[in-house]
Amino acid sequence: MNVGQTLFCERVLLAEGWASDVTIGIDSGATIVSIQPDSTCDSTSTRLSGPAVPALQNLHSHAFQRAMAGLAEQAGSTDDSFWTWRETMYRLVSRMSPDDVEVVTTKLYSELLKGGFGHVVEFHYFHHALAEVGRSDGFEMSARILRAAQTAGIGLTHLPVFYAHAGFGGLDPNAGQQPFIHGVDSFLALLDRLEPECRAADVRLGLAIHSLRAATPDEMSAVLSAERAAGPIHIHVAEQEREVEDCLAWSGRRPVSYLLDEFPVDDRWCAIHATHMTTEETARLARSGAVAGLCPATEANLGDGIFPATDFVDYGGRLGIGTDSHVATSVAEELRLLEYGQRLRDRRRNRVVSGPGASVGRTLVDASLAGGAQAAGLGMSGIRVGARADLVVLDGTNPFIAAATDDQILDRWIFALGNEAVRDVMVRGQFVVEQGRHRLEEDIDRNFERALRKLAS
Ligand code: NGQ
Ligand code: ZN
Repeated sequence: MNVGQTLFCERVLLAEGWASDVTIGIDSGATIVSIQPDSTCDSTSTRLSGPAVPALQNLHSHAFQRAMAGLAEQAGSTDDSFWTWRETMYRLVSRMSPDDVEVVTTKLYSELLKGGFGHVVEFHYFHHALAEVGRSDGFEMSARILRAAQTAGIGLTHLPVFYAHAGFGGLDPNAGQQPFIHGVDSFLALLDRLEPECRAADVRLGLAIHSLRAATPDEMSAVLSAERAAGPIHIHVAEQEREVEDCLAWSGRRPVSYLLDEFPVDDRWCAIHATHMTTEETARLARSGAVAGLCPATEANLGDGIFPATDFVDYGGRLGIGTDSHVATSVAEELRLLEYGQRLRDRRRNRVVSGPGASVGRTLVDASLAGGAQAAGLGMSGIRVGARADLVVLDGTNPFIAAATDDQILDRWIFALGNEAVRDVMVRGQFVVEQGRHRLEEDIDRNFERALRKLAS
């Protein structure tokens, strides 16, 4: 066996549960090849400084939006909404070059690592800089995303997004949407061109349909039947009440019902948000095997509503978390808000739990690891033989962590500490974050500040 390195963890959350004094062997290809509990730390092993937990997958990102996080919090009118926020976002898009997208994405991905994510699914629809509309095939922007992930050192699932219309019924795109647009043929050509690039870069390739608003049923069928990659398929659905109303007016059906009736939704699929569902839709989506991609901080920021997580989990539904518009960039913040939304709605405590005595943090971490791996097209997740060596070392010098045992460690991280508990992050067997700092933090920040100043001017 080709063992590239070994780690020694006094306490670690393995796929089968907490274990002590574990030696983890990682081969030169960054796969975990051995796990030995109750071992001793020999001189060749790297001793981790605190409890180790699996890095999570972020299943929904629009990386470029990190540039405007915190800048859409000023009232335009008393009627500000998701739709007015979107106009602000379109103005940002109109100003960004491929260089800006790469710099902002690199910064974001370094922040996601520091927040406890080891992998990100990029729902990528900003295909053309405004100046290139009509000339670009979209490859350049995708290549910039791949390069940003490489620089930051995060795992990537790349989902080029099919986006063709402004609303149900094939409405023409508006001016702000021009940078997103593809026809079916140009979209499939982009996927073909990206396939070898992604394979060479160890990037999973899938695809997304922006929403039922942005593609006609015929276009969706054409894209889905021609596509050969067999990777994940993601779609935004039923995020805003207006989308539900518009879908009813157009088809007589609600968006989630329409999607499940008309398309072969199964475990390749991830329904992003799925906020507004009837009980019947909730049960049907759960039974489909698709993952619900929840982005609680963005959903709160945009005033979307509260996902029916307790019902969905009761029906056996699978879920994962994403950071979407990146008003937050942390595992802890997303999981905490997911649980708190349910508490605020129900006026009760400890909502997303597997049963009496279960820890909320543990339930949420287990669920989002399984759902995240599925939605990212990764074969497996968690710290186990055969999985990629992606892990988070929590700060063993923090007294809250030092004095906690087992699942309390997760609950302290998620509910009491947040990112300050994240010390080191390993992706593919390499530490990309050490003592809370990214390995390229200074360069990344310098470039990012310059880009922000340029975008603001
Ligand atoms: C997006 N974002 O595509 O970035 C959307 C807004 C839309 C979120 N839904 C635009 N959070 O859905 O039309
Ligand atoms: Zn989104």
